[in-house]
Amino acid sequence: MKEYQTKEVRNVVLLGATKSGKTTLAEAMLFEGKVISRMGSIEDKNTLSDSNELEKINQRSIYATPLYSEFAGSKINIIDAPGSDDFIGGAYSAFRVCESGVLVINAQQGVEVGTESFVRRAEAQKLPMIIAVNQLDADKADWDNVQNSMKETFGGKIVNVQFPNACGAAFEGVIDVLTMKYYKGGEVLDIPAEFADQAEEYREQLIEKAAEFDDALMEKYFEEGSLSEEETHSGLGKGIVSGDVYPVFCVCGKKDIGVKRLLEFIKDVAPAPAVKEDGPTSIFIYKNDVEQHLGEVSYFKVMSGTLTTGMDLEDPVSGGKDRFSAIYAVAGSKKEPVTNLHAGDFGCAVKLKNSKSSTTLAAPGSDIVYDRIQYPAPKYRCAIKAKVQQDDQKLGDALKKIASQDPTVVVEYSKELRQTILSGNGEQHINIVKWRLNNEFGLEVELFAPKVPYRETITKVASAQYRHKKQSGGAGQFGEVHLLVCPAEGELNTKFMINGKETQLNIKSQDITELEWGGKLEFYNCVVGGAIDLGFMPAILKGIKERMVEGPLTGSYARDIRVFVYDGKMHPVDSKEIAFIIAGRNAFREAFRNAGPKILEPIYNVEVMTPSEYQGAVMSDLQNRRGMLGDMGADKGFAILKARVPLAELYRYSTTLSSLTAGSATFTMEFADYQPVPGDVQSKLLADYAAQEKDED
Ligand SMILES: Nc1nc2c(ncn2[C@@H]2O[C@H](COP(=O)(O)OP(=O)(O)OP(=O)(O)O)[C@@H](O)[C@H]2O)c(=O)[nH]1
Ligand SMILES: [Mg+2]
Repeated sequence: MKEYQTKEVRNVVLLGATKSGKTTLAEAMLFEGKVISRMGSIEDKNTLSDSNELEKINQRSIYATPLYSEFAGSKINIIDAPGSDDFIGGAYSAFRVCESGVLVINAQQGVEVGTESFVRRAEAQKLPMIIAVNQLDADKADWDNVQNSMKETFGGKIVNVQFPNACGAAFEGVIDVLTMKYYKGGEVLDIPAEFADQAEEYREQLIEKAAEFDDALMEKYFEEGSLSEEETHSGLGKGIVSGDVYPVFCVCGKKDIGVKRLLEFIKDVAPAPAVKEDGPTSIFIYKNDVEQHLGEVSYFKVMSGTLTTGMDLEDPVSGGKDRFSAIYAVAGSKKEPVTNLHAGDFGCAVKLKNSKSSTTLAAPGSDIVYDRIQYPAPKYRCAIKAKVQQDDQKLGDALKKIASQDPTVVVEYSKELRQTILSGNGEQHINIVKWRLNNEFGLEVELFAPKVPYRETITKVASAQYRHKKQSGGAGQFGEVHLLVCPAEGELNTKFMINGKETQLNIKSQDITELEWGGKLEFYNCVVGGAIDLGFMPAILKGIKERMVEGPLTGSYARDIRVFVYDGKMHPVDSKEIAFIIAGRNAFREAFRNAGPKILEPIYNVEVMTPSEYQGAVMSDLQNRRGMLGDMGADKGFAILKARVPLAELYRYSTTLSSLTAGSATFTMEFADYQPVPGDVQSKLLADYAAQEKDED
């Protein structure tokens, strides 16, 4: 393989809705670059990109696969990202290392929710994009419909570089108004007369657009009414890099039509890596995998300098060292050994010690550390356990391994819920984890609905007193605590009715705790006349905190409570710490139960984007989940629904949403706050807890 310099490298990610044909297009790009000698297909399960066992079984991409194509002296690195929201992590890794994206649009569908959601994500990352309208050979391909939906979604950013000779079975070539040629089969022809008018019209629009981004070009365009191909490239390139232009290309990945010309445009106009070619070597690992016969493989981008075989690099964070005894250029499962990789280029190495994704490795002594990749928050959570308890440890280790390869799999043991919580991007994503646990680790597991992290609080003022007295044999125990509780909200009020008498409390000392599970506990010592020694206050507070950990209603954490200890009694000999812990705990429990206690539940902000035809179904489903509908909007032909929904009602939401909308909607969810549960839910939770307590007796 030729050694590629930085300026000869292009890094692009293929993005787009599921089944738009990204993997098939990638296969054609590799075929055009002679990386493969014949094209595989999804149906035959022999594409270079979807070569993982799971991808073959599911006939779809699950992992983002790095590939490359060699084209006219350039190396075009391509990351084929999965279209499904369940496997969105791969696209985020690619955003970090690619300078531009190819947005694949299925000509049979036009812009889909999946397309639009990728555009939003890519725009948020300021990723320049080229559009490839694909599957123009399909019976239902409809160029006009694609044009309309693109205009609706992207507005003036769209500029057609090409149009197809026809749609459906008759599609055999593309008319390119940048080169003013007709690309048909392997031939480059003059534009046939029948397309001349259409070509002129598109060309006019293209040149006008290209002139927009450069004053000198604009001037020339006004004076001469046209621009050269080179000038158009340069103007267009500026618009693409600034994210103001999405040039549109026409392809059919399956029949390899228009693909060569797309590669040529990427080479000529897509941005080259903006990296330092000289200076110390550094690389950034964006993906980590375990592969058959190879073991652990780390995929990286050279961020500066040149990586050469035999080089030693160091993780500036941990100080760990690695020798790169072999480095490879990667096209899926095909790995070609190379000697040098220059800044900007992609490669991989096997069995590194510092192998995890998001790791920086740099020349020893360097202090460069690249930011970790940020992934979107998971939106599907479930509890997981091994079918047989002896496997618990093994399950923990296996999950850790899977999570290190797929950073969108999040595993945590919740002390509060006493469950291992597995989170991911959707049910399919979680099922893949389950499949791997079964097939790769030999583990049988159970997935089930996780418990909800409820909280408890109070709504009223109440007071209580408790005397702890124990006289058995030797030394006795004695402590008596009188306290008052009220919600920790609003201004601090110290005047209360206590035993039918208006009483002004005087605060002697206080202790405000921000609770680790959210909310706070305010503790005020207002004891007068030395009824309780100051030295016993920490014991009383300790007793109260113990009860806050296991709330008096259902054993959930309690929060947002003010406690005033205003009186009590001591015994000169028998009063000791333990007595006040117990008295404090029980007085608090009693007061809490009389203070209008409430169970709180976590509420999430949910935002759904769906084609408007499903809006009604999505809304009524959200309402059935006790969702409070908020703002409703429309964006580029899709409905956007916002709702506040209790977490308790969100288990498997992604699955339901998908079946309600034929898989065409996407959503995000994010923790908002805690709110009281409705009365009927509270009664049920209290009854459940009582039953459970009985079981445990
Ligand atoms: N007619 C036609 N079918 C195509 C074309 N490209 C892909 N397909 C078919 O569309 C289906 C999906 O193709 P893929 O290449 O897997 O699509 P993808 O975008 O990679 O899908 P995900 O990996 O799930 O996101 C397969 O059945 C392909 O054979 C095309 O150009 N024309
Ligand atoms: Mg794919």
